[in-house]
Amino acid sequence: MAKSSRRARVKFLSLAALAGIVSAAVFLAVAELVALLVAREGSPILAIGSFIIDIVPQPFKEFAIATFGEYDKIALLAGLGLGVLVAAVVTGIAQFLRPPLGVIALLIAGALSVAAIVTRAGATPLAALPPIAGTLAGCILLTFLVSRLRRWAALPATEVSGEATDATGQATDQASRDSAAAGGSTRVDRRMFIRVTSIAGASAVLVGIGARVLNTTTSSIAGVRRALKLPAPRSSVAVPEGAELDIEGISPLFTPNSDFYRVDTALTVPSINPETWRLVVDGMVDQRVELTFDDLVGMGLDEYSITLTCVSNEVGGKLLGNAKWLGVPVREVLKMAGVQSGADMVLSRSVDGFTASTPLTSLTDDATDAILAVAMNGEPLPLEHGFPVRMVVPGLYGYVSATKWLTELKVTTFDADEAYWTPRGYSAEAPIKFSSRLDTPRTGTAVAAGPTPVAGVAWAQTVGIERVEVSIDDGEWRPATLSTPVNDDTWVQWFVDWDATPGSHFITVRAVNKNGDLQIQERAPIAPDGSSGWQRTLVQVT
Ligand SMILES: Nc1nc2c(c(=O)[nH]1)N[C@H]1C(S)=C(S)[C@@H](COP(=O)(O)O)O[C@H]1N2
Ligand SMILES: [Mo]
Repeated sequence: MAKSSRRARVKFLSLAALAGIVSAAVFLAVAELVALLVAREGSPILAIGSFIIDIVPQPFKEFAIATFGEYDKIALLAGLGLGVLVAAVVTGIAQFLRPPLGVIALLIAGALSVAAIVTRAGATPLAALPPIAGTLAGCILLTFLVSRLRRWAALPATEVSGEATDATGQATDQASRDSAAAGGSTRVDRRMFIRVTSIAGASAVLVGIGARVLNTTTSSIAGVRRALKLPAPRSSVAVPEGAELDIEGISPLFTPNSDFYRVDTALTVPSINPETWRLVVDGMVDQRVELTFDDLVGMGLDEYSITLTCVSNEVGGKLLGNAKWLGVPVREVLKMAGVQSGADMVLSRSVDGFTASTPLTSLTDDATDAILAVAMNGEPLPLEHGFPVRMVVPGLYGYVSATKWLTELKVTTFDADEAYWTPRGYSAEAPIKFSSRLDTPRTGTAVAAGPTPVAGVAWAQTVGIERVEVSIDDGEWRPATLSTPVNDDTWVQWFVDWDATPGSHFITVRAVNKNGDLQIQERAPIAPDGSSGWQRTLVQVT
């Protein structure tokens, strides 16, 4: 007896888990559908994902970036999906064993979703609707499915009254107990459970995925961007002869937009129509200034070549890139507002709530090309790189300067205001530590003995690279040949010829900037203000 009843118990608990999963799927699908129809920012999964991004401790975030690299968001969503799955299983089983515990769990999940959604920057009150609709649908389905399942299992209804009124209002405690006694009704309950579970499950998957895909792809902003015509720039970057070396495996002088690294806290790329975009300049200014996109580009566009670097770039890492940007100097916009004395920082804000603290002097200094950029490598900013307007400031890490989807410049002080990353373990101010990187040969790729170019890039934005040196197997430092620099804000390429001999070899690279400073040898982690150290790479020659 014990064996068969245990098997039956496992069967019903599994079915209860399934009911929980299907109810959770319906919860999410209904929410996605309503989000698509009334408030696109109302997706519970994305809001909770964004909430997690904002609250996870900094070492964990570093771990995620180190482990998953640019796939960190996919990893987060996968983890979140797994979490939802486990919670759904528990919910179904709880509702089966102790109704209405599962429903209560769903209500809590719904409340958390609403909280996560409405507290996001830029959320409208309407955005609460999708999770509310999803919660209702999930609760109704869970109540219905589990009540059928309990009668199928011929469990006596508990004292809990929620059981008496299921979704269809068909059965009461008494009726269910009676019908459970009659085997015919048990069959009906079973058929009903299986049918509703499969239909609800299948439609949830279809509707949910469909709505999510539509939500991201029909954001018509991609079309608006494609149709956008920017005025011709007044100037373009002069690329001198010899600026780009012809060496296989070296980083191209200008990083194609499709290869450009991406780092941000945005789980979905903000959709901003340039027609409705506004830049507000406020805070410690003589007059608040509000600019439209046309106002901004009407100030005249110039082209700049600036290498962007992420503070999370490890020694030898890939989190940097170089582009030609079209933009307007930030200082011109600040001048229109009139910066008041006493201010020492500009807090730039994105529509998604991200903020960066940039020292005022980096933005007002005539010698620094800090810009409000609208184009990247000859096209309007790609959506994921900040469309329609972002900041680009030479010499400062992205998190303190390169705000994408820019909407506000608040003139303020470091005392009065804090940016997104400051309370999360990173310095309020963070000039780029100049550095050099080996692009080729790479660790793990077989190098054939014989003449082999050793090549890479080096950057010292605002100062410029004076010299790059390479040492093989810790031997003497050999000066590398540099490409002709485009300007001091742009990385240079470098190479040395190497006669590779069979065996394993260490290649070490270091740079000297135009102030005569040697690249920092001492290793530092990326937090709080950027990595340092000389890249030392082991290569195998055969
Ligand atoms: N709105 C917003 N802007 C942002 C960020 C962000 O998380 N949100 N990240 C910053 C960081 S850390 C970097 S390194 C650069 C990266 O710019 P990219 O993604 O265009 O390469 O954007 C900066 N601007
Ligand atoms: Mo960054």
